[in-house]
Amino acid sequence: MKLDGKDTKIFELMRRELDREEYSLILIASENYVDEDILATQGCVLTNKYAEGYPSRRYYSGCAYLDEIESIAIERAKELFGAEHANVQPHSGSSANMAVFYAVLQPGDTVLGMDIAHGGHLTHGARPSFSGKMYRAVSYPVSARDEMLDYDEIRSIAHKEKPKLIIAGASAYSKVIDFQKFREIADEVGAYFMADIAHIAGLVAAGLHPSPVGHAHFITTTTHKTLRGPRGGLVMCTADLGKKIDSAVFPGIQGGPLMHVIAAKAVALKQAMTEEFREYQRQIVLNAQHMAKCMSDLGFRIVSGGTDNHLFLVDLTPKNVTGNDAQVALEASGIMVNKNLIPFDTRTPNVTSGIRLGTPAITTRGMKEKEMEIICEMIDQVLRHLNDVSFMEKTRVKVRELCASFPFYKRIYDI
Ligand code: DSN
Repeated sequence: MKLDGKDTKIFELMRRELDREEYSLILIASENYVDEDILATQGCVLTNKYAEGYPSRRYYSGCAYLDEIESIAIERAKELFGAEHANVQPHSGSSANMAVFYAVLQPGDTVLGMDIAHGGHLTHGARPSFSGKMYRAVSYPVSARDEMLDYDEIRSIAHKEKPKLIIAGASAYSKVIDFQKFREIADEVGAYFMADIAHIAGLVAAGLHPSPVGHAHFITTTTHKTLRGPRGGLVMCTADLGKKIDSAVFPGIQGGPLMHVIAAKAVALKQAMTEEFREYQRQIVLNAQHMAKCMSDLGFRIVSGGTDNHLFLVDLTPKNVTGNDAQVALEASGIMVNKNLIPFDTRTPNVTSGIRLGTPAITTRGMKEKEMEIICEMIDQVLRHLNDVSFMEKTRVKVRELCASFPFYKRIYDI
């Protein structure tokens, strides 16, 4: 594929980013590498076209092909997840969540979501977001005992606060989420139940995490994390709520859909129906579990005691290192992680006591358990040499070599 153009400044920066992605170890749990079909779909003429409305109900002429593309994307989303209704237009996971709020809540209504400091997402009621500003947001923590969801505690908070919407789902939670229990709690208090599966969508599609279908009124997700599609959002719901969610997405909170992204979502959803994708998801989990074990063997504390999915949180307290210092030193060494609060953290979100590690991107490159051991060893060593610039540079060279043995974009770009 071609990566040059007249705007030399921007294309040079794109080339550098391509080099960074190819020759770094991406352990950011929400990131992944899309293939050439998804790149090509996103970079095509579909970006030119306005298509406000829905298939066969557009406000513009010339939408015949777009109608077919969007209909295929909708049908594939329904088939992959077993959902009754799907809307593929949300520009992001946040937009998908906002659409659900807009569909069934009034400003000031109570919502109950996971505490962002314990692994929840910004749009599940955190104060700086629309979800915490326009609604009365209350949150549930993880248990201090085992850092896992405590459904009795969630039930008792729900009974006390009487939310109109209960949200399950997380950005930094490594254990299985019991969607059936959430629905039971929602029914007891007369609330809608929304499952945000952005992080685990690929695992759900592959049958490696229980599905919220049949339990949740609304299911939202991004399409670019474990699902490995283009950057975007998707919302599914039961048939009776279809009209409400469609009019919340458009014209409620969005205008024209991004048809090039919707086409790429359709391509990704088809890929996710293959045995190859299911095998990929299985390896993501094996890699995450092996990595968590290696980190634990190296003396790090793993939050919640381990992982059932694609990510885990590492408590750096036993090593006397902050999440921020770790992130900076690891980035200088070519290893990309993000600092992350751990439950009951005593440090601020800018400093943190932990880092979050995820395996979707390195698994896409073909790395397996043996490479997880090498990576954990490198992380441990870098954190032992926090202020040693030459050690980080030496690690950077080793990281480049490891990445060169598992090429990804090299087969399509000249790098
Ligand atoms: N910001 C994403 C993450 O990194 O988990 C969630 O939207």
